Amino acid sequence: MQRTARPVGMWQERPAEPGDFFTRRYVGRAVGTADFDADGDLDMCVVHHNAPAALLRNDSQLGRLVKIRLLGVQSNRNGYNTSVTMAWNNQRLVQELPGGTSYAATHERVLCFAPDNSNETLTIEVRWPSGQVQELSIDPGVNSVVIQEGVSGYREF
Ligand SMILES: [Ca+2]
Repeated sequence: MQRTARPVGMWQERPAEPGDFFTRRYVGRAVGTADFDADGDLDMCVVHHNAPAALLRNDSQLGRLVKIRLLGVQSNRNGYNTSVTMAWNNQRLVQELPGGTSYAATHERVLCFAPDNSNETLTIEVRWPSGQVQELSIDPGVNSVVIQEGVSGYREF
């Protein structure tokens, strides 16, 4: 059974559809996540010992996907350990950008959110490691943004 992060306090059961990769045995060495196919969700690359690497494409149907890239100024430049809260229609999602998350690999430095309703303006609160807090809104139809510490608003990428 696979679980999907939903608004705070809620988990949604998903049917197990692991795909062919998960029916074989490998000795894994490193895992990195990134949006390799640029569709807004995180995919995964797994490097194996004595076997070719595998690129696992995420084909989840999650509706609107919003990627947030952080650019620290007073805090670290990569935005590690920054907390982002996304709110809309009385729902909230919270994520923190972790650093050093895999052995011998690194992940794309983005936070991927899947708010339910694609027609809403999203309210964003960013809590930087420096202690600075920024609030902004992301317009409907906008799906990939860079938020820079100390700069109001966002720019799309
Ligand atoms: Ca993807």
